Amino acid sequence: MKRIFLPVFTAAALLTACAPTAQVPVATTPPPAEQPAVAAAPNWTALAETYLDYYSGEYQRLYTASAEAEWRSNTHIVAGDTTNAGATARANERMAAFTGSSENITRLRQLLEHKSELTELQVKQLEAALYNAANSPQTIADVVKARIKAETQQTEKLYGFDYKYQGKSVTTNDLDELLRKEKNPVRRQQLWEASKEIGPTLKGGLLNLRDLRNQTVQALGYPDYFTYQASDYGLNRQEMMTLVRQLNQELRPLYRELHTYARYELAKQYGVKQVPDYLPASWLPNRWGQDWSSMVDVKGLNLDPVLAKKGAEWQVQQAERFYQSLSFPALPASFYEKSSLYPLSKGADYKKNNHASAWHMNLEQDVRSLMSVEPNTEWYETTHHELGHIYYYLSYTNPEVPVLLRGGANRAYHEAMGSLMGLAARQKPFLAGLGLIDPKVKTDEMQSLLKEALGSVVFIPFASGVMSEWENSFYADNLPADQLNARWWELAKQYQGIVPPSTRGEQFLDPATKTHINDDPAQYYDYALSYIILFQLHDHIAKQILHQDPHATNYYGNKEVGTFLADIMRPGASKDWRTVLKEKTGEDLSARAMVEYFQPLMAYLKEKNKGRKYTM
Ligand code: X8Z
Ligand code: ZN
Repeated sequence: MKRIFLPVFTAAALLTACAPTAQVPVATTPPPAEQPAVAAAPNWTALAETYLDYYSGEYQRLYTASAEAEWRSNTHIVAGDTTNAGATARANERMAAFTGSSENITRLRQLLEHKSELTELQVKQLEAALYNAANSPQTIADVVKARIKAETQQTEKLYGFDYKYQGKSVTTNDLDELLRKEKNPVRRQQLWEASKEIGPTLKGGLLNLRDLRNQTVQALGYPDYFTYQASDYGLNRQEMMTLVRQLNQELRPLYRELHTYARYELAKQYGVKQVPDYLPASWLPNRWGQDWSSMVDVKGLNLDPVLAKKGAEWQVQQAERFYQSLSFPALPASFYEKSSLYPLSKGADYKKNNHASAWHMNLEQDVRSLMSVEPNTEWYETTHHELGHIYYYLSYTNPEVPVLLRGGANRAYHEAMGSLMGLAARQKPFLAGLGLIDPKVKTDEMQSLLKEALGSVVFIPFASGVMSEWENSFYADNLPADQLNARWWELAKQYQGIVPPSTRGEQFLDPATKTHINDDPAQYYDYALSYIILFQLHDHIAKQILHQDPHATNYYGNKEVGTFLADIMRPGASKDWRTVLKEKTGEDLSARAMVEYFQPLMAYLKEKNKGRKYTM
């Protein structure tokens, strides 16, 4: 779950006495020019300022209360105990009652009618507030309240689930580790099926949420929830789908090679003579086939044994040191005091959200991360990813950025920063500089690039294809309840070339096993776009700042790189995302850098795949 300036909130707060109700004229129109003016025209800039001061103060107060309640709900899940869920629902209802109040909506619309007389920053804030309102319109308060309740319940079910493998309770960390390591295909299938057991328990809740989410945003004129989420980028749903389909197409030739390579290599590994046309999902080292990088072990670059010795805490501190070396500040002491960074102890009588997230608790300095860090390569990267969110929060928390614009240039930028640092922290010169690997060790560069492609390139058809298409069908096309799983597997075959290892009828709900489908809905394309952006940023950093080969960089200690990244982060959402990219890289959004980065692999894979059957 992402937790970034994400106003999925509610609330029933009454407008307090400080509300500047009387100061915003409700229907004052300036007199026509030919008539003598009877009163001075209202100063819309001043009125907007007063209103925004008031709105932002209330918003921040309610947001903080909601974040605190959500934090408790996500870090302390006790089966059958609804205390936290109740408190969270109440805090979110108070938030919704404010952000979606008819009074606020009227004011926001009225002020926005005078756009030309307002500053650009004011318009952006008012639009952000109206966007928030659409998620909680109090004209349909009952629907919003029901949605909040359903969301809280779904989160509890999702993170309270007791996964079992061979009769024993296991964590998702355990399942992931086993899926990376297990060689026996029969046990692999059991593991994979165990990881999907949660699906059916989430089906009723998800269908209910679909209707409630759609109804909520329809009240303010959005046709569906998917369109609502895409509008955050200034795109409608067709435009968003066209964009992500095009990006997928650009990476498809390389994916096709990787898919062919993986089918043959894995068949060999599992002792299967007849190479299947499509990859059985249980063959892949990830529950959804979104990251196959652990298929390849690059001699001399395997970090797992080094990290195991260093420990989980070291990983978090090391990620912080990396950011600091670029001139980002030390994390506030409260980050370490208040975050929940490591797995719960075995005997704990409660559970916590098992998916990594970063939280901006009060839109000021209280930043936290919720993770279950273990000392391994996956968590090494995830830690860099989450600290990217944290440093983004800290960077745009400055007097120039109003509370309402403390978000990413768009959501994809927020995802890109930490993933970029994760990529940089895996490159050989960086690792050698840090003493994590022997600088003299010979490594196979093609294998290293292959490993990276099995992480990044493989991710694109999942994120831009399967996830985005499924949620588009689900929310915007009202996918029938008896076709949910069939559609998922149809997309997995089309985009990823993956099939289930056994029949997956509608009694299962495999998409719901992905946490984002439940609690971060209709925005998974953020991640696909973030990869595209991060390769553009990396390409620029390597070539223009470091003058190094993009495949072999060392960002460590480079203040110019730090300035480049901080300049993107500091304005938050107060700057247009397209302008940011153009100004910083000279390019529009484009898969060029990502395609170019992996280009050397094409010839290698084509050679490897010679004589092999292509099925995509
Ligand atoms: O959910 C995440 C982050 C938290 S924002 C760990 N990611 C996506 C996922 O796990 O599916 C990072 C990349 C993809
Ligand atoms: Zn993230």
